[in-house]
Amino acid sequence: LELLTDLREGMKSGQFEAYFQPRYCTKTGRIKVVEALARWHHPKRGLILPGEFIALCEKNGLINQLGSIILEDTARKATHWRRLGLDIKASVNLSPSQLNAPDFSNQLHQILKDQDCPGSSVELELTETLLMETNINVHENLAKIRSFGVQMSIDDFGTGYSNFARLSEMSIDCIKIDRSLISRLPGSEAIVELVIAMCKLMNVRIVAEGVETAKIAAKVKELGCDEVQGFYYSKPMSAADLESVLLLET
Ligand code: G
Ligand code: G
Ligand code: NA
Ligand code: MN
Repeated sequence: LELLTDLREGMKSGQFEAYFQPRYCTKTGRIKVVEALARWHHPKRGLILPGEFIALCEKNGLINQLGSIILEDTARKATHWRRLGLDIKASVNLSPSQLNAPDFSNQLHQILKDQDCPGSSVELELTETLLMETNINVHENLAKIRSFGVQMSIDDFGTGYSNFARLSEMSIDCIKIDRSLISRLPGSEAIVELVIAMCKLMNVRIVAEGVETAKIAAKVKELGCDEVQGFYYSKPMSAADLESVLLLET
């Protein structure tokens, strides 16, 4: 309960920001996309991870507000990188409740405009359950967002109702194979191969997430994943640390 009071206060006083975890292209080894992950700089407790506050936000009607803070911070940082001449996209996690809000796409449009951030610099990570969503607000939002040039990926793919037909109907650009499947390689090879084959047929890019070992890194490359992400390559880091990494790459 105390944490909830702090959460409300922290959102008002700018204690939240995005950290970033790189996604690497398997062909070139270069960073193509960075995933924004919310961080809370608590005045007394220090750095707090999303595991401690995302569910609390969702339960208390605060997730849309937090989502806007992270989107705005990410768009601002993406613009900074673009001005440095760095060619990367920033990917932001969305909660289903954000897409259920009728005015979400307008808010996003305003944020991108205010931050001078082209839609093509941003990707949104949606949950697999959204593939089954029937709410008209969600579909209207997604259509508008797509018209801004923002790409969309499905996060944690393979854990819920994996529906390949809906992937193409909803013009999804990319899927991220859930780390529970990736960490079980080579045991989960059959299902991972099937997911990759279906995605290639539909022209959907494939990210392997949660890559933690050299062995798994080699395996997902061999299987044909387009991008890799995980502790083996890089942990989430501050925008300043990411900038040093990106500038060393160029
Ligand atoms: O960083 P960590 O492993 O603690 O993240 C835990 C979960 O929190 C992940 O599922 C991640 O997608 C989610 N998450 C992180 N940042 C955000 C955010 O800005 N918005 C939403 N909705 N979820 C986030
Ligand atoms: O649900 P989502 O995929 O958004 O979760 C992202 C979270 O996964 C991030 O908070 C990040 O810290 C965590 N993560 C990233 N790479 C790895 C990894 O290789 N192993 C594990 N266990 N977690 C990871
Ligand atoms: Na994610
Ligand atoms: Mn995921």
